[in-house]
Amino acid sequence: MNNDTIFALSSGRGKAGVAVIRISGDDLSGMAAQFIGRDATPRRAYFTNLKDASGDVIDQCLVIYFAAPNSFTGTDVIEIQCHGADAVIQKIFAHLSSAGARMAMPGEFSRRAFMGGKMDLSDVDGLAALLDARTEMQRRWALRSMTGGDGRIYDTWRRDMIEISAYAAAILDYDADDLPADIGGVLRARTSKLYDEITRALSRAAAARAVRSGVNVVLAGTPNVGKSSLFNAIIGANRAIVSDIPGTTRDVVSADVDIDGYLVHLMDTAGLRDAAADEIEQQGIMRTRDVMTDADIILRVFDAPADITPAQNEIVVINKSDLHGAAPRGAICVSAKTGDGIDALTAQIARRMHAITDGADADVVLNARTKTLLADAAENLSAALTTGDNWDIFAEYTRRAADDIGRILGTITATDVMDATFGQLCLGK
Ligand SMILES: Nc1nc2c(ncn2[C@@H]2O[C@H](COP(=O)(O)OP(=O)(O)OP(=O)(O)O)[C@@H](O)[C@H]2O)c(=O)[nH]1
Ligand SMILES: [Mg+2]
Repeated sequence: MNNDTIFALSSGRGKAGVAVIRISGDDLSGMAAQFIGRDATPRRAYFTNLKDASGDVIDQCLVIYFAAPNSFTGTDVIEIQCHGADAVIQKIFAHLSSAGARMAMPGEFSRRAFMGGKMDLSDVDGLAALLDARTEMQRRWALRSMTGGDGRIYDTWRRDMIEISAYAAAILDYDADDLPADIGGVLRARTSKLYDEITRALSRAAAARAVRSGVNVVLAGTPNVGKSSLFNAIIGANRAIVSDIPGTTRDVVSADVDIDGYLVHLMDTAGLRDAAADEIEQQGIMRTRDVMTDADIILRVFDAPADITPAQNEIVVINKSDLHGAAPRGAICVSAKTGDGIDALTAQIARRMHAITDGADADVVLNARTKTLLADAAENLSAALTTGDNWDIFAEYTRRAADDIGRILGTITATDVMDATFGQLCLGK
């Protein structure tokens, strides 16, 4: 063990009732005793006047001592709960520095937790996602990943691959009589099953992205149909300018809304028409086309019943229902003016998002890092399946696939992977 003593603010910055400062190091029992004025029993909360070196009281604090290995990082940890004022925090930091501790780097606590075997890299990914979570779905997915749900799936895959690779290597070394019957066929079947599971998880990457980063929903249609009015009605605030002059909206106006636990980036756009009034409107229309390309869902807005067949990612919305009769089948009839049908529209958006993310719960939650490594693993498995009776090459490819999964977990690590993983965390985590 060689962990120097580090500290960081684990709670958020800014005025608050309570701030949490965490300290991690190899033996902090002496420091804890000094803080509370007697020997600290681990995991007990002590209410104390925290004093600086000259004996002046810095603040009234709650101090908890965690003895290794029973802490977040696996090292000794002291948690100080002080009043959440900048002056208090700065004074405690200065006191800790003069006692020989240093400020932690971003993600350094989690790096220690990883080194101490408390977390694998997929847990760290989950923690980073949890800290970013803004909606219920994001919270659920991130928590599952952080508490090891994904780690267990990866680990099972990896063990399977290692075993398959070992058996394949054995085919060369042992007589056929000493090996289970049709071992080659069994290994190929197991490899192909793994390949299917992994490609299925990869095909859900878009769903994972939809939950993690949010879904792009774009309001599009000709000028004056009421896109900006609908935008305001859905977000429940008067954000976009509404007027009866066609071509009012020029820029893309966007807002984040929580629809049924999903994060939605809702975008209002310039109305689409061939004869734009001026160059500014023309630029606006180009922007509309750009965001439509990236849209997960397009709300095609009309202001009178229109008989059109929507594309797969489109929902037909007939606005101004207060002015006309029934909408055609399959379209959603709303009035931005009276609020009529807005709930039905958000319910329809929620249904689409359920469809986009459906079944993804059963899989690992992918991010950019894990997705690349998983794709590498799938490629190696697929290569293994084309090696015919070349069992040494088969063994090599399946071993490489196991290594790819090992990199996801951090069992096999490269410094750059570690830096990228812990770098996504903020100070004090
Ligand atoms: N009667 C009625 N009028 C509406 C409704 N929704 C919008 N309007 C009116 O329609 C006109 C155009 O509304 P906007 O929301 O600015 O339309 P837009 O599609 O954003 O128009 P551009 O930005 O020019 O493309 C305004 O006068 C609105 O008050 C509705 O549900 N019923
Ligand atoms: Mg508008």
